[in-house]
Amino acid sequence: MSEKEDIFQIAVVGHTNAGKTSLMRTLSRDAGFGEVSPSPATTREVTSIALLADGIPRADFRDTPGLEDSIGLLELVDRLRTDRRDDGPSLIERFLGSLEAADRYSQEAKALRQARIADLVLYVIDARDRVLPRHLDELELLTRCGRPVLPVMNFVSDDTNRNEEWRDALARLGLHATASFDTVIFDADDERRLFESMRVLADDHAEAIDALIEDRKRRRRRSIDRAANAIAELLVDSAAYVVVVAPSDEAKDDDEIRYQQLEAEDSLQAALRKHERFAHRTILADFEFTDEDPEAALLECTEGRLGIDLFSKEALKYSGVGATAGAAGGAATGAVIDLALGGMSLGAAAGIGAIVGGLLGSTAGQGRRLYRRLRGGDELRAGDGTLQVLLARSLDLARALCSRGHADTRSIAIHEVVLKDDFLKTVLETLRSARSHPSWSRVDRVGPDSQGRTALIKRLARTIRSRIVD
Ligand SMILES: Nc1nc2c(ncn2[C@@H]2O[C@H](COP(=O)(O)OP(=O)(O)OP(=O)(O)O)[C@@H](O)[C@H]2O)c(=O)[nH]1
Ligand SMILES: [Mg+2]
Repeated sequence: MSEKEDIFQIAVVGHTNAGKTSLMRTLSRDAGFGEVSPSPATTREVTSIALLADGIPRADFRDTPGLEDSIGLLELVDRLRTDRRDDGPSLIERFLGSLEAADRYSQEAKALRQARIADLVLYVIDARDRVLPRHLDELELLTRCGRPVLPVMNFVSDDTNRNEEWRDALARLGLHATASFDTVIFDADDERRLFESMRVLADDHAEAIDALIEDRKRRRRRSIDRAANAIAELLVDSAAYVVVVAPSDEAKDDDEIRYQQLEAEDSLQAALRKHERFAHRTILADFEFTDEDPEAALLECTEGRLGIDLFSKEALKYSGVGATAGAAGGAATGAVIDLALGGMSLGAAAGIGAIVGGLLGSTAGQGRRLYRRLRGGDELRAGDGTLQVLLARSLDLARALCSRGHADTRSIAIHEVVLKDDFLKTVLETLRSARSHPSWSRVDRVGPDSQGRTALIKRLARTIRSRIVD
């Protein structure tokens, strides 16, 4: 037997629109596989995709056209019986060789032909449907193919699902092994259980299935590790990033100074916005969303704090910055962009009390002028508030992708998480050392690796990882 024939073969069948192609997309982590649409009879031809473990093809999944008229077809198949000893497979073979299989029932024939040769048939169910005669006839046709059938309930995250009704009906038909797997709201445990149920019915391929289970476990761990790392890098780069305002002797009056400062602020904001986009794209790729669809979905994502400008007041509010930064007057400004004062930032100084008033004058403006006089220039950088927004938004994204199936065609749904104070404090404190190492920042440039940067990112990623998965 050739290697191709030896590979574990699975036929994905079911009523039209039950989510067969969606199942293929999510299992293969390929959002571009086939065509998915709310209208029936979308898939017209059989298409296969190999699932790999460690780069080796371990299973061949075949997507099939939806079954549309199982009631009529079952009547036809029954009429093909010529001897009372005719069994299911011989009747199905007779149908597949008939004229009707090339004509009126051509779509059903394509699906049944795959079911006949597969090692296992996955029967995809829209669990929101009631159990109807057409479903029972579909199951009858499939069991007549003589291969093991595993019913897979899709749409199980929908409130209107009829999981129990389905389980009862399937048990009455002798189908006790079933699986629940929502192709849109991804659940790694459900996916593992789906593979485990497949192993029960296709024991000959247990090794391939185990390899796939292990591979998926490793990949998921890797996705989460990488996303935590990407968030940590984004924060360290942003905390270390400094924009220098032109020296004061080039600017003669206050207006000119203000203009230079605004220009520097714009440049800092533009650089950080770009760096955040880069980090978000990295997180998408970390979760194996590599084609253009989710990228477009991300751009369209206008809901919640991920859809608003990084430097808007709303972004601060959404991320809970107002509560901590607003308390200390000038700190609200410092929360977004800090005027760096050696080791101390204006935002942090204002946050801890009267230092700004005592050391630099009573307002932030006076402080800036005094500082400008002392140093002949200012340095701007992201305030703690901005770091908090960057953290909150990238965590939202990573968490959303953790439970996003590759079949999901909608824009990314964000469920905002409130960051606990002690977690935030730990992250911001961990970032302090980046503040005094501008050379660590990769915003706008590629820099050499430094041990300090790498160690800090690793430490921070550990803290962040625990918030991606609870
Ligand atoms: N909310 C939700 N939508 C789903 C789910 N599975 C599929 N869909 C949607 O249901 C519709 C049909 O999905 P398809 O994957 O095209 O279904 P199919 O069984 O391949 O359909 P045909 O090829 O026409 O037989 C699409 O609009 C999907 O986006 C699910 O688990 N949850
Ligand atoms: Mg389809």
